[in-house]
Amino acid sequence: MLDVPTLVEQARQGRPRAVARLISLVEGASPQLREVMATLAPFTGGAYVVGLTGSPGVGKSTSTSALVSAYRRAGKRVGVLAVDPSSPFSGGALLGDRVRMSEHAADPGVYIRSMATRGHLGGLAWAAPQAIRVLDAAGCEVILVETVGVGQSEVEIAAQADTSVVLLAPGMGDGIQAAKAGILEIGDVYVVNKADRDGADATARELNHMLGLGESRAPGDWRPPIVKTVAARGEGIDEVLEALEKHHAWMAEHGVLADRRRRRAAQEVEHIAVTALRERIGDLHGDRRLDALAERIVGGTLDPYTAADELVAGLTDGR
Ligand SMILES: Nc1nc2c(ncn2[C@@H]2O[C@H](COP(=O)(O)OP(=O)(O)O)[C@@H](O)[C@H]2O)c(=O)[nH]1
Ligand SMILES: [Mg+2]
Repeated sequence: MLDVPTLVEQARQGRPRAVARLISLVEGASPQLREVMATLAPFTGGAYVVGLTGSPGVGKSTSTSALVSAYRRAGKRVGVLAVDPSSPFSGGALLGDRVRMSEHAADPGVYIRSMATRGHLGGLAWAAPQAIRVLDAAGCEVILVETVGVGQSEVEIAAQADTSVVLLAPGMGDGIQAAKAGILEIGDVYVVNKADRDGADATARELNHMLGLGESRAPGDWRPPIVKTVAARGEGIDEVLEALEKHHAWMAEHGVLADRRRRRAAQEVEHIAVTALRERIGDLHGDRRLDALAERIVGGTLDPYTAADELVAGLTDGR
């Protein structure tokens, strides 16, 4: 067994190996996670979490790497979490990303980690916030979360961030794809990357139209900016950073930051509770209690809703 308090203390000093061990515990759904999270709790809440989503190849890793450089120039400690909902392993699928991030490998002010979820019950919605908490406690002031893959899981990860950046690129049929994946509803900042290619202006216009950004908003509302970038050359990255800082300040000023974090914490608790409950119910197969309830339903003396209530009450009473 690992000595959790020592490991957490080392992680707080920013020792990369301790941070890596802790994230591995999250990834592997270790039974020691309870102790880890309880020990970390007082040291969390300081990090600003930015999620980057968008179709594969749009330039998320390149933009992330450029943002890391920009934040480093501003003197901030940065954590990067690349989450792959589709892969059972961390590492392999992210090789290209590793190469793109390699310029930061020797910088002690940057912690980069890719993470898969190994298909455990809680899934990503469960794992990502815990890994973010590890980086937060390790002193990362900004945490960039890149989600690999598309679809619902991406939206799920975006929901873990304080600010969501949605990336598009010209000529990828992205507008339609994005709408399908529902990511047009989650962007706080939109980036049209690969602006060195034809069609970037058209993509930005289409996006502007789809988002209804031309419509008037209530004063004080956040109007998601659309920033054009050439991430591969670092162009427009300072503007992205500026947009992030503006959004951060706007959220803090309007109580949105605290709101989002509370809502996220509530969802996380709900997720853990439901997962625990589902595991316990799963353990009941062949159990006498469940059989007895089923018998009564078949016999017409009990309805399934009342039976479910009895089952849940029985489980949570610890009977
Ligand atoms: N032309 C062009 N290519 C880019 C730009 N940004 C990234 N790329 C390239 O697009 C490819 C995919 O980038 P990557 O960051 O891995 O995308 P991800 O899958 O969204 O993480 C790589 O070959 C990058 O070099 C850009 O601004 N312009
Ligand atoms: Mg990538």
